[in-house]
Amino acid sequence: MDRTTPRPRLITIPLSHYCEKARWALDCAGVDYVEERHVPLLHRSRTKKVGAKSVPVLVTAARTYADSGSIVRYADEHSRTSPLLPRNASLRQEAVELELYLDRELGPHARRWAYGELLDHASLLQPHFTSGAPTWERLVAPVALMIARPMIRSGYRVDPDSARLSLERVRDVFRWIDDKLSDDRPYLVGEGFGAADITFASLAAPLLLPPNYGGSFPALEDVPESTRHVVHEFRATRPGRFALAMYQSHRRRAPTPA
Ligand SMILES: N[C@@H](CCC(=O)N[C@@H](CS)C(=O)NCC(=O)O)C(=O)O
Repeated sequence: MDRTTPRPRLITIPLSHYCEKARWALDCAGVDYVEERHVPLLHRSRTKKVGAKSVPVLVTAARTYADSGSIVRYADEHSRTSPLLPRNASLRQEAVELELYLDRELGPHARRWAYGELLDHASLLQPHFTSGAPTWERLVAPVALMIARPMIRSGYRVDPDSARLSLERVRDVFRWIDDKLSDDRPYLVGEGFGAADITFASLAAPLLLPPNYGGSFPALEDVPESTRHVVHEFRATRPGRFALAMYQSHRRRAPTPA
């Protein structure tokens, strides 16, 4: 990339695990990008400007990538390190299918369970909703979040019953991943670390609260006892240990944007 080409911009909200998936893929591929973090709700004016709605969004000189899957593919194509997707066609297909399954079955249910546990703890979540956002957004965050909280609750259908059902769905996913890992494979697909591992570890992060999460999460010791109990349960499973090991050995912590 020459000096006149602007660096790709990754638009995020700090808590989001889909944003973490995209950020981790870009970091892992050694892509030179700049992250723009926004307070939930206030992100909408930024995503709307580039024709998108949800985050993550990657804006490059050539085009806009409006979901985590297409950003992972961008990272793979522009990788300055090893590829994120296997070059072997059938392994590549397996990795893509696993990613789609986790996007559908793990991401939304892990999020709903976590919001069910923590959304009412406004002062606990506020720093993680605002970390790295522009100063003016942090100043108006208390009001923005007062409006955003009921929108999150209704948009993601967060209530005690659905949160309980989502927890069961997540346990099913963990059982499925456990079965895959039962042959002691080092990575979910193929011989090397890649997109499938990034997708599983980042979308499982709300259940595991990994210490070196690239976005912003409360620490394990700060969440309520009942939440901590479930996190301990997931951390102790084979998939939980696997995801934490991926964080430990493959996640260089991205610097929080100024
Ligand atoms: N399938 C999308 C899901 C992204 C998504 O659900 N993003 C949430 C944050 S975790 C979001 O932007 N919510 C706010 C909104 O939709 O405006 C992807 O993979 O990028």
